[in-house]
Amino acid sequence: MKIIHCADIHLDSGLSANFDKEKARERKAELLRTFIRMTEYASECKASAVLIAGDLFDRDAVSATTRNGVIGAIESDPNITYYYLKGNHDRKDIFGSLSEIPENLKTFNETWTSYRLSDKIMLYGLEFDAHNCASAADTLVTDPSDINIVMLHGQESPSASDKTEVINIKSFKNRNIDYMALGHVHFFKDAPLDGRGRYCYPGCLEGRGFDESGEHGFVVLDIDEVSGKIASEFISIASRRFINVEVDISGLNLTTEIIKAVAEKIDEKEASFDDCVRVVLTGNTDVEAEKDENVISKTFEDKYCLFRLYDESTYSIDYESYAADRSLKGEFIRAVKNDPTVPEEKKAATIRYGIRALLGEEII
Ligand SMILES: [Mn+2]
Repeated sequence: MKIIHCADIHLDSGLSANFDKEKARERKAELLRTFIRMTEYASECKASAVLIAGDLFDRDAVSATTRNGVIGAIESDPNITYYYLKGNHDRKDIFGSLSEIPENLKTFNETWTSYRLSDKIMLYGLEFDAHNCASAADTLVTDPSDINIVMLHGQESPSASDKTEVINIKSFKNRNIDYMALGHVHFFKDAPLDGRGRYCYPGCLEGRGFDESGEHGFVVLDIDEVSGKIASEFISIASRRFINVEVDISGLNLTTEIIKAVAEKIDEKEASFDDCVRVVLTGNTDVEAEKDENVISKTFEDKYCLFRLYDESTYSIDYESYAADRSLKGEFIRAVKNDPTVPEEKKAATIRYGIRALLGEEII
């Protein structure tokens, strides 16, 4: 039996952090389109079930287009049953308000709910609330002779910035679980649970920012019901990638040289026109380096869906070489060097801006 495991689609996400209004709207449509492409993939590979392990929707307010798009995709193939477990972003029962829920859409609640997928395969799911999380493993009852899949939505370990429930993975050891179909972590992770089973986060279907870089997609499980063996494969489906590139510009003192170095680093990542690229310049250049961030940005802006340039490089200055310089520039450099009110680490940058101002160049 083939089963698809996905999570964290975040449909109707605002996406305003990286995109302007028009691009955010476009990207929003892409998220829905990618979900629908995944359902088409499920039909093509003749999957029997699709597990959606939470955060199908990004927020309680779901547009009619999104809701209808999801329902249409689910109803388009009655041979596939969709099992949808709500996450911390979609606590509201979006489908519950409908007069008719698709027959092939199954849901969960705050107590363990189980579905028999075949003679051998059982699916269990629990939606977390304030009370059921800590005791979740203890309240799960499984049959060791079944192939047991468990769906949950939560983080793997507590973090200061995320108050979402924590799945105590250890507590699920030795409970006859073959596969934990999890959601919430936005990157793919497949790890052993105990001698018998494993747990997996498929990650989100599409990255939404540079903190969600790399490949994104879903997992296809192929379960041999005789041997109980579960083969799994990660399928990359995202229509765009977010790519982070770090370029050390030490020793490069011309804008053209820096552009060449940036282009080479982007090429290494095989970025295409569809991708979003974020470049961070690092290293150390001479205080008088001819480096124009605006020209660098403009060179790449039209080549990618989104281009961001961050200059975190520092400047070095050889004070000796200016010691005998009697020009205004030399005077200025010596004044900054000897000014106790300018912190030592800021002197080189201060001198650079001063020199550029003296040269009448644009200062960003
Ligand atoms: Mn979540």
